[in-house]
Amino acid sequence: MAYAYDDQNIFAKILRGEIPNDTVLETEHTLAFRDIAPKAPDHVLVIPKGTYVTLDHFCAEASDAEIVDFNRAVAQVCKMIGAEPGHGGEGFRAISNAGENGVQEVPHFHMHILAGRPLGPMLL
Ligand code: DGP
Repeated sequence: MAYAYDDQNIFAKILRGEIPNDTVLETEHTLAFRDIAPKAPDHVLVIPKGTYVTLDHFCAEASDAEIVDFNRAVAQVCKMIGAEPGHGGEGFRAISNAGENGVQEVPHFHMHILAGRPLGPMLL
């Protein structure tokens, strides 16, 4: 079944400028902004501007330019918040929840970047 994108989701509204956000980075194809309910001192959501529902949808259907832009934005955000382990930062966790079992709340693909404290083991 093809992915159906709901253009009334919160991140679609943020992308249209209908809801304010605390932008960290904006590029041609990508927006990064702070999570409204942060789970760590730094909790940034990185989203493509294109209408993709989940990570697999994005990876399957986005253009090469969108995919490269997104991944470079993730790297840039890690740099901006000082979390890059290879450059003296103390590291981060990147998570993308997808679908029902992934407990995805907002149906617009997003990557959570969490940093700024020890995050503990992944609890599954
Ligand atoms: P997920 O469960 O992976 O779909 O996480 C969605 C995240 O989006 C959750 O951590 C809270 C965040 N969020 C929900 N509504 C808003 C909003 O209006 N603004 C911002 N900045 N974040 C939001």
